[in-house]
Amino acid sequence: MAGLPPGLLIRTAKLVWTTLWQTMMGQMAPSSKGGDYQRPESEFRQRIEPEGAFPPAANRYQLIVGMGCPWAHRTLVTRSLKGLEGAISIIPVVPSPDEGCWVFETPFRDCRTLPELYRQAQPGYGGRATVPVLWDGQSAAIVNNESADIIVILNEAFGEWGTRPGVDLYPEALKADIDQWNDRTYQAVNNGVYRCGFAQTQAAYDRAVSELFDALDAIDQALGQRPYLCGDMVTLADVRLFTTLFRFDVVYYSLFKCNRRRIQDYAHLGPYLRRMYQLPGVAETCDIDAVKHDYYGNLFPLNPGGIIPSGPDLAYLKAPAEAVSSL
Ligand SMILES: N[C@@H](CCC(=O)N[C@@H](CS)C(=O)NCC(=O)O)C(=O)O
Repeated sequence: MAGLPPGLLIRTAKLVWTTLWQTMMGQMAPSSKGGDYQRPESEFRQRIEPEGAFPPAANRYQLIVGMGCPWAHRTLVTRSLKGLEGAISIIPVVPSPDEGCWVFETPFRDCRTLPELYRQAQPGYGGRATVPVLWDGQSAAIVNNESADIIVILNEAFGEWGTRPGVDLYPEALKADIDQWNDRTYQAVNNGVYRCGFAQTQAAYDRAVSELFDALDAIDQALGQRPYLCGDMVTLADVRLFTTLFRFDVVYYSLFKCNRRRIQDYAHLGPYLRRMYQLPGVAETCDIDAVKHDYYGNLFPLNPGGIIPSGPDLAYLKAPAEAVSSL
């Protein structure tokens, strides 16, 4: 049987695949006209406050998290650094590659998937069903689904139940400095790696990758002067940077094309990543296999074959770090 002429076959396959790719990318990663990734805003933004609808309490609130997700990881690191494991439990979800959503490991409140729980909590909800979720087990409500808020809540609202009551990750005196770092790292680094990976045009990718590595160079320089972003103490600015850096050499470098340089090759970012990783309780929040599986196994348009790479070797994270003050 005569095959199709190779040129026609290639052109047809390209047309079909590109059309499908653009459709899937459009659903997975909404973008501007110029192809720049635009992350949707989180919709549940309530706080935990003494006189509010959600008062502080132990064993009332839970965190719904997926171990691969950097935004959920922020909440796990904060929970560990504060020693809140006994007061706030975890409800794990895993990604379903075929359904494109998070599913519960065991059904939760009769829900198999996270979108079902979002709709149960708010009938008619049409937004993304993202992790992390700060869940109120008492009123069966989503308190908050924005990691930037949740880590502030965890730092402030559960003081009396933390086993490390001295740890304040957002102290009054450093708030302005922390906020400034957060603004810089969110756009260029935390979301910047996604802007590289989800870019739908060369120009959008070029913009994102330059901003990303300019920011990493600046952060590397700053970390030459002090052990943590705001000085001698770990703050929420470090927590937010850490969860992106932890995934960088493993998935963003290759899958998201952030490959000008690896974190472990920077003079100060590499040791900083190791220092953060070795803080009490932090390594336990890091699941490298989940990270690899979640990204390579589930972002179909970026890795259609679903093959999970074997490297890189992250042994350096466990190597003895230089002694600096920790918490
Ligand atoms: N701004 C949110 C973003 C959270 C987010 O995008 N989570 C991703 C996982 S890494 C998610 O759950 N995506 C599911 C979806 O978009 O349907 C936060 O920081 O909490």
